[in-house]
Amino acid sequence: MANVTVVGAQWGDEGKGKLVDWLSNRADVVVRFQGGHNAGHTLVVDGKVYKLSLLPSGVVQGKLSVIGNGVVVDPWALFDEIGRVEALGLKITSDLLVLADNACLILPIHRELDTAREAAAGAGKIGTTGRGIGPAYEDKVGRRAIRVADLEDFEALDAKIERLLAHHNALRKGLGLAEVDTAALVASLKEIAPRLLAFAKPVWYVLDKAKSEGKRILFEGAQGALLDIDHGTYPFVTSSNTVAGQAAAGSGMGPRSAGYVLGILKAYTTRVGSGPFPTELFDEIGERISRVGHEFGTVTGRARRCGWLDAVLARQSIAINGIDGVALTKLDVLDGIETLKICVGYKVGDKVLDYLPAGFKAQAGIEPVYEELEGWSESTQGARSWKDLPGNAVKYVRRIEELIGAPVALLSTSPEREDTILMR
Ligand code: 2SA
Ligand code: MG
Repeated sequence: MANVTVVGAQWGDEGKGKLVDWLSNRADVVVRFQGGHNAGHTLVVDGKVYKLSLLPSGVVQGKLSVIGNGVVVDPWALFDEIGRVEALGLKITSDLLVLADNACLILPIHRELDTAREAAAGAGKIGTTGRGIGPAYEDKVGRRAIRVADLEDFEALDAKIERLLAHHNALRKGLGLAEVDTAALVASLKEIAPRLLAFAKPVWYVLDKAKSEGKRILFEGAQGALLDIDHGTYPFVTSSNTVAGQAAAGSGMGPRSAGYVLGILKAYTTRVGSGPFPTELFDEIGERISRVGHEFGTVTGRARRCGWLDAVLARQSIAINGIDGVALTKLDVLDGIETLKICVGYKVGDKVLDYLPAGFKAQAGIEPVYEELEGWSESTQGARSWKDLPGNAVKYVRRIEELIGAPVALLSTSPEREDTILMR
């Protein structure tokens, strides 16, 4: 089995972009299977910085890049991004990029609803990326979304839009938003249709063919397991399934196609937006991690909340994703911290739990139980072999493996592709 599925094992921003780039060297096809342009994958290749949101990372290496049916697609954002990467010298042709003809679209009305709701929610807001992701998935599940293939049939499109807008106008009224200008929306969709349709194909068919030709497929997850609509810290989650199981459903392949599941785990924890975060730090160590780790959103620039590594959550993530091995990232950010802590249990009332309780109240009341480890003063940045690491860094990694019940297969020691240590 040469396929690999890469997923975030925490709340996103674990450094998936770099690992996906590293692995896409060895793959023939790269597939996105969930989320949309709320993702932000940074790839540093030959000194050039590519910031991808919707495009699969395979475009940088010229590998067949597939946007699967599980993704929600904002056509305007897609072409903006294509324009940005083409300005860096890439050429995005329909031989390189394939878009699922049954993927649902994100329209301007989704973005407007997303931001209006967040503004109205005040302190209770989710902290979304404001890209319209949630509202677009709502329409998908509500069976009123516009899909890529709908743009082939302008005659039927008008009625579909009308049905969709009947729903949206009612919602907008409640939020004080003006009625949608139907004619303008239809006109802009018809205008962009030919460009979008140029990339549209039945993705399951393309992937089935790739499979029969023995091609190696890399599934590129976005966000992380704790943002999963089912398994995450609901309602402070994104609106898609982010776990590895979605690789199959979100692209139209069978469950065995996921192959080796690589979970990306940051050596500490971060999250953006609201919601529970048991190991969050509010002291100078948290500030230091934020500063040294450059913990700001790739796309939105939002500051990330920072905290200690949470082995309880990591272990849970290993289970719900079926993670075979972990790529541990950003270990160097911990260089020079005297004493490190890892969360090994949750005190909730008079009980100590080894998993995250589903109830929001219980989640909010968690008191982390910590184990302390001695830090290291040497720099681990850019280390390219196991023996370059200080003894205490090795101990930290080994202890993580024991606590989470999965091997650390790769260690990433800088954003550069070459600074990756193969552990096994
Ligand atoms: P949404 O917009 O509906 O998906 O937001 C819902 C929650 O999911 C979180 N979320 C993310 N958290 C971290 N990184 C994300 N992606 C980008 C990145 C975005 C960025 O990788 O850098 O530039 O910040 C991402 N996408 C969604 C979000 O914070 C909400 O908690
Ligand atoms: Mg990110």
